[in-house]
Amino acid sequence: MSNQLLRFVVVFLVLAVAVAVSHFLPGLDGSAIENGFRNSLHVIGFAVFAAIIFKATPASTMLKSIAAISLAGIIGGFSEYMQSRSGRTDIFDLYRDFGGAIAYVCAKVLWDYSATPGIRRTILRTASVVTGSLILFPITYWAGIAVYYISRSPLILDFDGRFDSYLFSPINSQIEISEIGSEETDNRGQVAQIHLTHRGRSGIQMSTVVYDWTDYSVLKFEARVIEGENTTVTVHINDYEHIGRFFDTSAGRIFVTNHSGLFEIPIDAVLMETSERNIDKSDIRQIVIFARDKRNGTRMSLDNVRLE
Ligand SMILES: [Ca+2]
Repeated sequence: MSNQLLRFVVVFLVLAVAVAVSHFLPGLDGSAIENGFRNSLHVIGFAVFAAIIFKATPASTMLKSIAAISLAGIIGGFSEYMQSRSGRTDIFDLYRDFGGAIAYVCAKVLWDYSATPGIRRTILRTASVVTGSLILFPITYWAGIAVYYISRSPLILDFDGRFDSYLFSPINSQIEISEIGSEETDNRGQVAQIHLTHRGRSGIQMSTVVYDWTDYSVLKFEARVIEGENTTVTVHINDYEHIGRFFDTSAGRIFVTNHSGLFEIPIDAVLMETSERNIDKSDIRQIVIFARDKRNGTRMSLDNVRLE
């Protein structure tokens, strides 16, 4: 085996192991924004993978390109196959892997062919930069959203933000974001209207962007029943480890009526009641508000969820 080929094989094996290991790192799946980051890392990771294979392949540009893209596809496909065995696969990851590799190869080839000065060079280099920047576009997008929500902290959600839909989802309910009725128009913007259903645990789940709550003692929000019967509601606070697992507390229980307004949930008291679960106050990822009573047709409004 020639030295060049040996180097290629070693580089390939190291990269294959790196890709496999990166799939077992702690998950970025707490919120839609985290998922966006994770997906963006696929694009970047496979662009880097393609770059290294491209450089290590001992042959023509054509062969380098084919090797970079096809090996990225093989490794990406294989890692998705391994994940599918544990039921966690996402076929779109394969597209992201291919996308990153193809964007890198296109940008590189366009740049390499732009040696001759003149208009041709300008066009090719512009195309190269545009193609290359596609690799960083997704992570820039998600980082921008994260920075936006960090800058609004300690406000968590007021349902007026542009990207709020990434941060909440219905659980056994329907959620509509709308202006509240005309009798309430004191310029409060939009609220979430949660249509509760007859199923148990009907409500809303919200994801946080700022995880460290150690400086805060109260979770505040405005809630009111705007149609149907008053209802008892429980508020759940979960860290990363407990996302999707719910434990009722008396400190997190409130009664929402058509006259209600501001609620204050004592964070430490809720966490104290769940002490055997050891919820980490510096890593809070999820807030869930459930109706305790099964209510069909009750609509509850929710707004200005924040910490204090
Ligand atoms: Ca609002």
